[in-house]
Amino acid sequence: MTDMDDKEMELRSAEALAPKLERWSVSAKNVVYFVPNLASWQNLGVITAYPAKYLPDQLLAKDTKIFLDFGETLVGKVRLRLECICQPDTPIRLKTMAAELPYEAVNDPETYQSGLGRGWLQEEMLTAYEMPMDVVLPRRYSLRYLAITVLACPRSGVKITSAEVVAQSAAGKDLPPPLPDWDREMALIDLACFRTLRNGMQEVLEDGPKRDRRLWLGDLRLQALVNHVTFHRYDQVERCIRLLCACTDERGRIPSAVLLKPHPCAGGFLLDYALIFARLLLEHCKFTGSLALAEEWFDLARLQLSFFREGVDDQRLFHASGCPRVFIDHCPALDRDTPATCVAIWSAEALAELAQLLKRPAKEIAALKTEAAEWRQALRDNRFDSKSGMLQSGHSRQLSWASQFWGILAGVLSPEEARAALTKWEQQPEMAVKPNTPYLMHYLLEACRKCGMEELLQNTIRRYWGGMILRGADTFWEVFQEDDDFYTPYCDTHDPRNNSACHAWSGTPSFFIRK
Ligand code: RAM
Repeated sequence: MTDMDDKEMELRSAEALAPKLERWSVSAKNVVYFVPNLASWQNLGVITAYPAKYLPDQLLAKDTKIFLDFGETLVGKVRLRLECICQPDTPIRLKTMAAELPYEAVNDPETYQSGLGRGWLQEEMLTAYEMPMDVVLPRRYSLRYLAITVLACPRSGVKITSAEVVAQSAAGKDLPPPLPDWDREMALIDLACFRTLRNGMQEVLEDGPKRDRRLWLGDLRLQALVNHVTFHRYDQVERCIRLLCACTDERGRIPSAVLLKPHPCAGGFLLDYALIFARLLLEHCKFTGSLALAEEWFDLARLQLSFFREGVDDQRLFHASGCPRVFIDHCPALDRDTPATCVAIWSAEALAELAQLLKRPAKEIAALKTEAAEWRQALRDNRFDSKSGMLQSGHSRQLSWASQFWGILAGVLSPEEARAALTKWEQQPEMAVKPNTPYLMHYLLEACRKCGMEELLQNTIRRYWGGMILRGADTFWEVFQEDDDFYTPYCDTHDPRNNSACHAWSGTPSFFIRK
């Protein structure tokens, strides 16, 4: 059988696991105003104008703009019923903007300035003539708010007599019941994690249902953790694993992302994501109690280490420059040498554990452990700064929190050193390059759990994820900096409209509070 045949077969297995999407209808709850308010997230407060059930009584004139609030962030199609009091002599034209957050709803798309294409903005223009008419906006959106501007209508105006989102998810509508033992703050955080996962569970587990709407390997591992304590849709995790494996390149590199349509294809390569595949596989096997996928994909998972080895020098130190891209965090200034090495160690340890479960030869298991130990030792000998008790990265000896979090997970820092480093993080976060995304903050939570700092873990969830809730989130955001409402990794113009407000990698606290 050729490699091509194998890939086709794999795609077919993935296809057989394609989910049946459940759909349900949610009517608009309120018509709202957004008002300038420096105390609110992105300076916009939300005020209810009137309940949406009174919408059919309103005749909207040309140039009217209204904002609908659906009460929660949803993913789906938008259906509007338009009516006039008499047969219109002129077409009705509406401009709409579906928005996850108020800032997207309020601002004119003409002013959009970002490194990411304007096509991601959820704006539409629609024209309707025969009244009454049910219109379904053309795309699938991720939204809580819908801005509607009447650009043209008969002199007597137009009514919106019904507005609903036909929401959809492979996980279904219902969110798991709240945890009895937690207070309201934790319950809200837990619920937002569920909603984030539910909304992203579409034909594949998407990173963000607004943007990029695709399967990303690094996000998938985190979704799989939360899935394990919520929806238990292991079939969907398996489908995504199969899609990734079917899209490897000619060298066997697992892609960082898969684009599903029109035909599944690879969306780039990130070394750390490829290394994380081993962990994903190990955890999936443990969660499902079946080694079947590991039997199939162990060799491929192990192969990813060889792409890391290409960047390792005679002293067993890794250099990210000249190698495939390493992600770790959205942070251009971050030196990635040490964190990437730690991901490789953590991956090799997972492979050793998998090899043991699969009853592979002892020599093979020992080789993986030895290699991990050698990389660990090289970091200890060359990058451990005994003065600060922390790991440095690269020739510039950069101190970053990414190096510490990953160094803890890889066991490069001892449990005592780990606790001392995390205490410094609590007390002097400015002393090292800080995380920019909930993705890296997730690995802080894992590091806390690994070295037994449960109090810091809980406080971090309350402060950071609870901070998003305080600022109005009901799903967790792709990027969040507590002191910068307009931070975006995608441009220098501080236009955050294409940050995703429902993002896979941000919804992991449930995994920690439910385990
Ligand atoms: C962004 C997305 C995605 C992530 C990649 C690396 O495009 O936020 O979730 O995995 O970066």
